[in-house]
Amino acid sequence: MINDQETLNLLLENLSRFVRERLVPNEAEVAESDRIPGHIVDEMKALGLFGLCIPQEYDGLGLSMEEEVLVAFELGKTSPAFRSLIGTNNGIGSQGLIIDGTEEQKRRYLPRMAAGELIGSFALTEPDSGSDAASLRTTAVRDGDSYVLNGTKRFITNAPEAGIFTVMARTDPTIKGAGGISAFVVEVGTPGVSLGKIDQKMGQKGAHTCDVIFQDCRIPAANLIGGVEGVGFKTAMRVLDKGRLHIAAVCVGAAERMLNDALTYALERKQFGQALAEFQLIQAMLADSQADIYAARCMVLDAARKRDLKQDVSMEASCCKMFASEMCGRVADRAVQIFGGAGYVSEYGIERFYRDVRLFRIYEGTTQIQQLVIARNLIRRAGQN
Ligand code: COS
Repeated sequence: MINDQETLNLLLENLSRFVRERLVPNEAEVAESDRIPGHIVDEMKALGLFGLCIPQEYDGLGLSMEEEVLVAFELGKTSPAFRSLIGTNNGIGSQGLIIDGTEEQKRRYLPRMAAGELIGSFALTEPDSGSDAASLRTTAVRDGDSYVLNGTKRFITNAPEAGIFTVMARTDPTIKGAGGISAFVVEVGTPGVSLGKIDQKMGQKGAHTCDVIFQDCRIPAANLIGGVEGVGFKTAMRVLDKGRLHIAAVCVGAAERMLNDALTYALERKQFGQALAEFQLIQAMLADSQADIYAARCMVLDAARKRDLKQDVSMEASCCKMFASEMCGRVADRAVQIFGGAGYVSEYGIERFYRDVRLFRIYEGTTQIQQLVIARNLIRRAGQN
């Protein structure tokens, strides 16, 4: 659903120019320094990128899902680290509040997140609970007007930058699975919250993850998202449904960028007296990549439109995340192959993308978890017929 075509066109135009002229030229420096320069962050704020998906009544741009994926296609065309910085405020770091938060919770946090003054982060994964998210062990024990949190969260995106965390913790230890889990907002600076050292990742330098440790961390009971215990796992799953669609769109953008780079190289580089692009075996790789990208783009747009129509797109989001992230990996592999020796050397940039996009098949649910979600939905739907 496009709310306002003219405004959207303007946003996409500005964004496309920003990506081309400001982000792409800074990719190598960000990878080397493992840091996004402050002036780029300021420009992102000025463009409203931190509040793309935060409703207008809380000072965001209030994009629909279809508009959001169109924006993500553009943002995907540069190093994923840039998208990652604004990603949590628009996605997993704010959506728990947007979907299930109370009015007071929304008013307290969302406007500052939309402005980029406050970074939100999503704390679900733990050292012993990754794909099996419902087995998480962090506890939140009610004590008068407070909850006291204990536990460790792992690989938390933007934790070093975060001002607030959406934390999934077990409020009912007698329920081992999903039903015992509640979601909370925890502000950084609360006594008992500390961070581990920044993880040294394979790629996506400039985007940071680390452990978040809660040790007798006392938070107001009012920070229970939505004010209801026992529904935190469902909140997390709803947040991930949307996040998976967004990541799928980013994968489409990244694949388009890599194909474009590979095509440009194949047109310039000559071997055996002609451009690489003239060789049919190279053409096959270009063609397979283009068909892959086209398929993923159509899927993502279709699922986004269905979500805008308030349909349950849990299965479709998983289809998109699985297909688009695997597709992106295939395109990255072919791009390196087309670049040949240059594809393995850092100055050409394509090996960096190859490493960066590897994460798409893992975070916000591995390909195997998406398969599980898709199959379970199929089986459930068959049972309903
Ligand atoms: N929306 C709303 N509710 C949902 C839901 C969704 N998309 N998916 C599941 N639920 C509900 C179920 O309906 C069920 O509720 P009831 O008990 O009332 O029926 C409850 O949540 C538990 O669901 P389920 O039984 O399917 O839970 P499982 O423990 O089997 O786990 C998977 C489900 C594996 C799909 C889930 O743990 C998962 O997505 N894991 C990956 C986590 C992940 O993506 N981590 C990435 C890091 S966070 S960036």
